[in-house]
Amino acid sequence: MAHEHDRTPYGVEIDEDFYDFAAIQAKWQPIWDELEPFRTSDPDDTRPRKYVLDMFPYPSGDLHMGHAEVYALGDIVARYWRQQGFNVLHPIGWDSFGLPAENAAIKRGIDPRGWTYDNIAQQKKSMKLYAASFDWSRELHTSDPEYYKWNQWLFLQLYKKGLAYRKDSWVNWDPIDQTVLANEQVLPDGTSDRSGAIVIKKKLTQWYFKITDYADRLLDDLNQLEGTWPAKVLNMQRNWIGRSIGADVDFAIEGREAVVSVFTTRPDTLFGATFMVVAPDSDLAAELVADSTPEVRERFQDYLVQMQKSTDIERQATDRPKTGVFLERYAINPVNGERLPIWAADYVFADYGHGAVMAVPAHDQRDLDFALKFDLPVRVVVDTTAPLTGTLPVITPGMIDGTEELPVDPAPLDPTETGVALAGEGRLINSGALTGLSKNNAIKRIVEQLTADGTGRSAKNYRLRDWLISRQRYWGTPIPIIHGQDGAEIPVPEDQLPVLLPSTEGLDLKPKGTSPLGGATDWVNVPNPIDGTPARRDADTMDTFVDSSWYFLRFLNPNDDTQAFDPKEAEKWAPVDQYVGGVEHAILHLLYARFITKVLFDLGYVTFTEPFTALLNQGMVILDGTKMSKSKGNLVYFTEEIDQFGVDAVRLTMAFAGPPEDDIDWADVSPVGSAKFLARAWRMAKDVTSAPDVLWKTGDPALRRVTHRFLADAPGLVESFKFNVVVARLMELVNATRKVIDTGAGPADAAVREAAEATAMALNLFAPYTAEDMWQRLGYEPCVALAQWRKADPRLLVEESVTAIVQVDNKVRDRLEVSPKIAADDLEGLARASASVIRSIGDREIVHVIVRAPKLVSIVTKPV
Ligand code: ANZ
Repeated sequence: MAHEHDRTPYGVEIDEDFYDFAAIQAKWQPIWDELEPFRTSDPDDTRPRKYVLDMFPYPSGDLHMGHAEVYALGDIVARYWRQQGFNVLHPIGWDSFGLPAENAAIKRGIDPRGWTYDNIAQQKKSMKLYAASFDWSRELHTSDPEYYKWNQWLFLQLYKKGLAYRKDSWVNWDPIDQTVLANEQVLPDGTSDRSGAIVIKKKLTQWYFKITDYADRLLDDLNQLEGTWPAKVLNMQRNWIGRSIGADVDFAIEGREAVVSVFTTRPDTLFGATFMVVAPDSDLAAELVADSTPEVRERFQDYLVQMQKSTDIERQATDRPKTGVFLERYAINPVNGERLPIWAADYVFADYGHGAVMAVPAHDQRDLDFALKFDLPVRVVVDTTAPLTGTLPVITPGMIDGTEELPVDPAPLDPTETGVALAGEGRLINSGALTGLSKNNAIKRIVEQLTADGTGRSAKNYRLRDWLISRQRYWGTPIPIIHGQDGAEIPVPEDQLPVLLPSTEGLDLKPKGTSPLGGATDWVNVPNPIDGTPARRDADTMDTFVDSSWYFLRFLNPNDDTQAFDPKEAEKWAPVDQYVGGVEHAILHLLYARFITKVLFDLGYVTFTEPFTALLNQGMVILDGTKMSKSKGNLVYFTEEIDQFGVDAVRLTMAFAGPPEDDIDWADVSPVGSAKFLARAWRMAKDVTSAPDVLWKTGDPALRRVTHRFLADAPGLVESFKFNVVVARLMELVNATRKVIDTGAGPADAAVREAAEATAMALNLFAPYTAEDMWQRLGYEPCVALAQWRKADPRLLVEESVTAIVQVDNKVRDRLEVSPKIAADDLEGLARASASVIRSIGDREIVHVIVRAPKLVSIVTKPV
């Protein structure tokens, strides 16, 4: 279904003149190709630098409307800084490894390379047509060995630092794509963000990057980005890292030598713990149950099998009836020696904290639901009805051992009756020496006490997990590790990089749970680099987020085959000054790039710790209020729009639609209107009859003021991403110019040329073909993109006159044009200017004259 719109025929015809956008596009493309105006290479350039980066595309087909938006917006920023006198780096490449290519290859029985590089060729052609001002000499493809060699190098640097490691663990498994997924790739509904399959858990040996070592820095450094990154993205990152502050408490276990630690954010509730819960899939549960009775073991096994069918999201759901198995083992509460039964239940997760919790049903809803279901005791230890202000007990070091009991009234609500746990602030009760303390003081005191006793300590926990980077798929970067017969991991020596992907010849790419690379016998079997004994290459490939975690550095010298990037160039250009891309990358890509940047900083390769100084997220292009999708059949096709309205009209429409972060409903915008406006601007340039050397001091004063106001305001508007306002102001300028051409001093007026030149310069940001053609019509050489933005003449920014109203007896009698200075601070002058009105009053007597600067003179009279 095509959307319904007013379509104009090919080209937009205006008067005798024909704004033939297709011809203009065809005319300028080869000229730009030849001039390469956006190549950034002069090493001696002393201008200040700006690195403007648009998120690079995955080559899944031709460009779509989402690309049209992001590359239009990024290009405004890049072109803007060039006009402001900056040496701008604006590169582009392709994020060209990944599953869609591999799946397409399997479906058609072809090599993913062909599919990928054909798509790249198609997208590149469209991108060039779209006139994004990229430095094409720096183009890169992450699937080229020249690029992925450096992924391998990066992997080895992390490996050497202990930041890349392999472990057995429960992983997210996509049963359709037959590959593991990072936590970040599992959607909130428990499905894969790639295939849509319901993600299940599987125990596998996988490679990880230890991003958790950087959790604090990843969180704290977000403060550096406050104000230049969208607040929403900062929040999403903070929540994803999810730091919790609390304590670890050690519980002795009957019949077990070692203690079990639990992480709690509420150590103040320790006296209210009535049982312990362990994650069923934890090693601890397996161990505890091994020493229990056969019946318990059997019940537990059944439960475990059952549990593995549910997703993490289901396990976290609060409205789900609680389930669990009593392990018939007991823990001892370190503060009061109480025996706590140990249960296994799926609401506790193996990979958070220590995989075990002290259950405090009175104050934790999950624990309460569980206690009510299995009839376990509930003991209130924080009175949430007690006032917190007023006389708080004085805390003295001896207090914990004391028995200071405060009378508490009224009685706290009973969670067993209400079914609601008491989670709020309050005062401790039934808690030995803690009794009477406020919650926060109690937390402080108990942690001190546990620390002194050696049974606990303050602790932090993160939601963030290590980054699972291995994939059992073909189309990615091979992991540069060789496995010896003895199980040793041997890093591939750096001088042997890249480890090239084997050819697909004879390989079965169909997903089967192990990497297809394992089937490339000649490739897999290699001598051990250390002793020459038979060994095997690691057959997994890397998550493609590794590729995009550092690509912004590769653009600095993409053809250097001696290093991943040149630290000296990084010093000059990086970090990226302005990053532009979709909010769908708010967590994954940005977090990984931030992590790798910090690792490179620690290794001494870069001198900054954040990769992207500022971030602009564009909204989505939607249609009739809904997301466009193939299955809904409501796609707007990039090529159709370009054919119909031209590149410039589509780009201008993107800029004019509204604030960049808002969604653009393509049904509500008017590319026709954009094309008409562009035709009008273009024709204006043609109408100018004065020569370029006309002096800038003459011409219609009112038009000059409009032009200079625009020149003065546009930069601030662009820098605050108010592109739509700039376009609106530009439309006003074109209208004002047209008026002077048609009804004023006409096309020879110097002010008309001035306005037309300002229009061409500004249009360079939004509609580069039209702008370039106007620039030529105005008598200049290409490129308008390299022309410097004209500074507004400050004298023309002053309002020339202010209209003051002269009232006589409350009726408006006259209007006076006075200078703003007189109007503002010269009351006498204003009164003098009114003299003629005063004189004309005739036979009436003036009672008084009131001057209300700047705009009103009020005269009150009476009959003589
Ligand atoms: C006792 C307690 C009492 C807790 C209370 C809370 C309230 P966040 O904020 O997300 O960090 N917990 C600890 N490890 C867990 C695991 N592996 N799986 C599921 N839950 C776990 O949550 C920390 C709290 O979540 C911890 O504090 C613990 O329950 C639980 F009134 O300990 B609390």
